[in-house]
Amino acid sequence: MDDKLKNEDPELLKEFQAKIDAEVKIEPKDYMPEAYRQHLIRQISQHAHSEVIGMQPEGNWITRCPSIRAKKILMAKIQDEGGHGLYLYSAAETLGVSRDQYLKWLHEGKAKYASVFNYSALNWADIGAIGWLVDGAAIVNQVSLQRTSYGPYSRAMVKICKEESFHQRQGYEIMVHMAQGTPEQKEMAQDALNRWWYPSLMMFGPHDGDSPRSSLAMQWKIKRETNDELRQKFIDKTVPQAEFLGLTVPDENCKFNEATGHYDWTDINWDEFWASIKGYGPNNKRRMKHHQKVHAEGAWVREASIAYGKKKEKKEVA
Ligand code: FAQ
Repeated sequence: MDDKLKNEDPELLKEFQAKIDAEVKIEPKDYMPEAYRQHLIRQISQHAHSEVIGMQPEGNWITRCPSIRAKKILMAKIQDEGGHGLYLYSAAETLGVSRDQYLKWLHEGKAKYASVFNYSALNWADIGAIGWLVDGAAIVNQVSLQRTSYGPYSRAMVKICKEESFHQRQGYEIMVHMAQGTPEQKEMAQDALNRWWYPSLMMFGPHDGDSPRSSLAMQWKIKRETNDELRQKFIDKTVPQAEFLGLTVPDENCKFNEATGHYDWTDINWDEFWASIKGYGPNNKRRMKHHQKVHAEGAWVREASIAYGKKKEKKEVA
């Protein structure tokens, strides 16, 4: 038996696994092994942090959109990401940890967020690449998570996926315009693809053999497909989209393999990945500083909302 389960009641564990195997969702008040709860606390809150930190590279471009139409779409998309963070924090709170605590862990560097958001959005083509590739990778992962075993997480994913597919199209539309534009615009689109390709592949996490969290998460159907399975799905889906744009993924080994039915590809630079998730990526410090600053500036909103709630409660009692 896994060491993390040694304090669990074997009978309850058996019933729990039977429920999971029968595809019955686990709800907040149901019995769950502590390791299941801890995995969800970490994964859902880190997912929420990713959505919110992910607003930063795109938010930087709101004032520099090339048209009012593009600006309206980008604002709506970024707002959606904030909303996704909120659904996910709510889902994570059902596990008995407050949102304040989750944010405290983030600010103390104890909680992670997706490494991809440590890269910079240097120009408008990057906004296209983020929507196409980063949201595209997020969808592949999140479609799978719609079937996760924890009810509140699964339900949040259903709503989020509907919005993410609009985000992916928003990005792809920008890439189509750039790739079919002037030679300089096409070059910008290729350059953005070159810089965002590998960070997007990193979103699926380490190889299965190096993923310590995967084994129990797969057994308990928190994760429905492994990191490598999802990454390959994304590659197989995205390379033809690049070809349609007349762009080339920055990997000379990325070719369709008739024997496997999948695209081959050159492995990720894992040193870069681990450095980024340990806080040494190109923008880690900047992203966190910005989040802390904005969170502190927003304190009055939270205080006002609590004060209003108390006032309303008093009136209702009176
Ligand atoms: N970045 O054993 P595993 C979005 C960590 S939302 C940073 O494989 P697990 C929307 C991992 O946490 C994108 N850290 O772990 C948007 C673990 O750390 P710990 C976010 C990573 O949990 C778009 C350690 O490495 N999506 O993009 C990463 O079984 C555009 C070992 O890894 C989600 O969060 C990484 N890429 O699998 C917004 C999806 N990969 O705490 C704005 C939900 C791994 O043990 C603009 N999460 N780590 O020290 C998941 O599916 C999983 O948590 C994985 C990792 C697949 C990310």
